[in-house]
Amino acid sequence: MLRTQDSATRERKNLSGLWDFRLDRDGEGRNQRWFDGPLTGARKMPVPASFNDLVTDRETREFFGDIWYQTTVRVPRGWADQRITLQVESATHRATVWVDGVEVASHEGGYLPFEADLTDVVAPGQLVRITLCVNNSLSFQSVPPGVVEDSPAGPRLKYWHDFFNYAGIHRPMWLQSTPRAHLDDVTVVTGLDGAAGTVAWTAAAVDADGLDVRVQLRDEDGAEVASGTGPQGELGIEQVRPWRPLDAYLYDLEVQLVDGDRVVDSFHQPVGVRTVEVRGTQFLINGEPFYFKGFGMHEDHITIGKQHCPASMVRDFELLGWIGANSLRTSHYPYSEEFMDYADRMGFVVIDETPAVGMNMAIGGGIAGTQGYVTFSPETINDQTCEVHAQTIRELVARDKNHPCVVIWSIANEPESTTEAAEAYFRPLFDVARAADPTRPVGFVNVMLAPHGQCRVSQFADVIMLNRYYGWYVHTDDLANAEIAMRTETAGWASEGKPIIFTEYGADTYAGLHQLPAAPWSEDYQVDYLDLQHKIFDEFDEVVGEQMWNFADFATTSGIMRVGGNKKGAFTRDRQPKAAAHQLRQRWTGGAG
Ligand code: GCB
Repeated sequence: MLRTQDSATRERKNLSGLWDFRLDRDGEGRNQRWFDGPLTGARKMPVPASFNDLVTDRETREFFGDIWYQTTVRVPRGWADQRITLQVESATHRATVWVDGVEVASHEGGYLPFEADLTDVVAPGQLVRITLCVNNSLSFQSVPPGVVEDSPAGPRLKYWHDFFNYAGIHRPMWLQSTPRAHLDDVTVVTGLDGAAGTVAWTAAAVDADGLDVRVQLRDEDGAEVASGTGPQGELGIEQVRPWRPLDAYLYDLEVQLVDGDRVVDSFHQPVGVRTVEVRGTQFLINGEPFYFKGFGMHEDHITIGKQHCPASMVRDFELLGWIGANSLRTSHYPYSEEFMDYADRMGFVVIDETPAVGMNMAIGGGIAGTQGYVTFSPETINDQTCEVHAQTIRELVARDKNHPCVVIWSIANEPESTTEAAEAYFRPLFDVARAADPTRPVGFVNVMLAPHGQCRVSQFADVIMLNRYYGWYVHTDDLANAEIAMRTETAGWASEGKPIIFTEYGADTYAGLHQLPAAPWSEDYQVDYLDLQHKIFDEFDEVVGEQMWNFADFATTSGIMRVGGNKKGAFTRDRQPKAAAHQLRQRWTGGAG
């Protein structure tokens, strides 16, 4: 599947707008075939958006189960003899799609795209009804996992990850036309050799017997720099302009399916020529040591939840630039495709993460404790979950493999990793990631509960990624002991001979609260806490990155550890700086690393 685009042979129509919306409180919609006709009893809801924070009643905000969306759209009359598809970029956490009552697609996983072929279901010029049954519940077989528990007052959805279970259609939906003989996949892999660069391509096509593939690489001025033919091959660029962190350069690879001189299909793939390599304890981009400065982030905004919003995205990148960041992690799920495009364009380096978060029954919403479940067992996270997880890794790589910004695949955040069961669960998943993409390092994010010497999964990782909260969750308000513990553990990891990135370190901070001497929750404590972490990072050459937790305050489930959400942001939820943001700016624009 290729993402939608307008090209010389392709057209798309954005389905964003106000859709009909209805919660299926009794779970009867499928049996009653709500997809067969207009959705009765519906209210209006925007697509894309999370529905949760648009409403005022708790029952709707926290609803889990089937959620129905419906709209009508006219298929453009010019699309005769074309292949017509529908692409959903994100329906959280799964969805089934009907067009005029015909089921056309079903997809598991809330943050990756899927497509339905409508060619035999719709006709150009026709008005068609599109119905989605989105389901936002979680189970031990979903990624992320969760469980529906009985309670005297009715079922409750429980999950272990520390962000609110926003749901809905979060990213644009598209109707698309392509030629019937069409390109179906494009992969690029780039290389550098002194001043020269290479772009290896592989193109897959459908219904394309007797057709050829032609590729043309153009620079940012539109001038052709190389061309080739065939479903795969390699282009050379004599004087290449590499894609560099914060100094991006994007070539345009036009891939054409041709019949002699006639262009049957054309797809444009942006290409950043760069290399990524782990060598000893160094992380190299274009052969040069790279030090990650930035954040773990969230797709999280006031009112719209996880909706992809171009304005909010631009504001976030402006702040990343202002503070001197050069990188980010898409904690804890794949972000929107436009976000990834923008990271490419702006030269931000991305650790790209799957939605495998909260696979650790020993921790939830910042609170440690077993909470009655075993993480990996036949009844909880099991082989079936592993299959879903593997599929998610494949889909993530398929979607993001051509983004120069992506330099590491993170296959999970803070799973249980000290047990034999965890080792058995993760071993094959590293193989899945490497088989899907042999060119990028693979890792996972280690939790504090699996310190050096106890973690059984980090052996599989190319890069050690650590979330550490010495001075917050442990040694709270005792930075002297936090310092000793943090240094001791870092020294342990440094002996592994792999690069280390601190993918999380942070302290909840209520914006505007000041205290002297500093105490937890104050802006002053956040600053002192960060100073300590930075001091220790700087002591170890093996530490090649720091991504503070979090870029901004964000919504979580409510609980005694959360005051209106998680407050570890350097910025508030409305994207204004706390004192820590100025401190980070000083460090990162002053040459940290
Ligand atoms: C973590 C998690 C992150 C939480 C954070 C916290 O280790 O990876 O999702 O939000 O801690 O603030 O507790």
